[in-house]
Amino acid sequence: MLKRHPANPILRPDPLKPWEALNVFNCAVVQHQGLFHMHYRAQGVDYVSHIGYALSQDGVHWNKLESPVLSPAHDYETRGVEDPRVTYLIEEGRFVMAYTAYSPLGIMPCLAVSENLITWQRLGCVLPGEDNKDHVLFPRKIRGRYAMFHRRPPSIWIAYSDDLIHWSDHQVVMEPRPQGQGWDEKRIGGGGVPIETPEGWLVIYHAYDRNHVYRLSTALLDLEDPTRVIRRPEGFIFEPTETWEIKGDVPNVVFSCANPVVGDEVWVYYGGADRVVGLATAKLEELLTFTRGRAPI
Ligand code: BMA
Repeated sequence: MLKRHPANPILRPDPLKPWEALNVFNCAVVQHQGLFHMHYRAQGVDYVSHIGYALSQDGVHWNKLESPVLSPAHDYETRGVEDPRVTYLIEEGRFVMAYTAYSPLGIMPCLAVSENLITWQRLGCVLPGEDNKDHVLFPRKIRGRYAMFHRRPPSIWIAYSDDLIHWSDHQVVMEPRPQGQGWDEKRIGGGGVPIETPEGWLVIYHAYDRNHVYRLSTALLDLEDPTRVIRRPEGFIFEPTETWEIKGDVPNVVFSCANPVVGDEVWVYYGGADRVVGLATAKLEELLTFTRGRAPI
């Protein structure tokens, strides 16, 4: 369903930079004022994650900044800042980055805000007292409140907030399906920013199975109550097949944190085997047709 770009992998580690010498992978991508802006997870040989920034005119060829835009700076981040997902809040003219902080204190979902995509102001970790990740902010308020996916293992959850700091009204959105084909039987988590369509929120999510193979698929959620799953096809749309998706730091992983809509296409940026960044695309209409399907939810 998704077509790999011929230039893949489109971002690779740089052995000359200690902070991104080993792996560059899960990334956010937003289109803004005619340019593509990427925030990517980078690991040096110490395995500590930083968030790097790259800029592109075409979304395929990237210019990296020399230094990370976000690096561990607090006790809850000592082992890294990971898996950025950036949402543009159009009404506010600012960007919100959801990232995971990793330390001996746990795995914590954090938020930071920016007006220029380079300097980020931390809002802190927003779900204290629990290991949680895979969070991403919706691009607009729902019923007057900010909405955010997060992941209480093994499922995708949603929570709401008035100020981006205090989150409440937690509800399950989708759970793994042990009785299905097995591809999403273990854990599932959100991908990039949900795409608003007249039929509902189109979401691309990841899952892994008993063999720890990560795959991607889609679902359609109600616009005003995203816990109402309108469609969730049984099958997946993307799985590791290329050498650099099968062999890397963690084998058999395609993991996406970005699915911007570019013209009439959805561009899915994904980490390949936790080592490089790949790009695969599909027409939005094709993804909707697949998602509508006839499969039961
Ligand atoms: C998840 C996250 C991702 C990673 C994936 C596969 O738990 O840590 O960053 O890509 O595992 O290793």
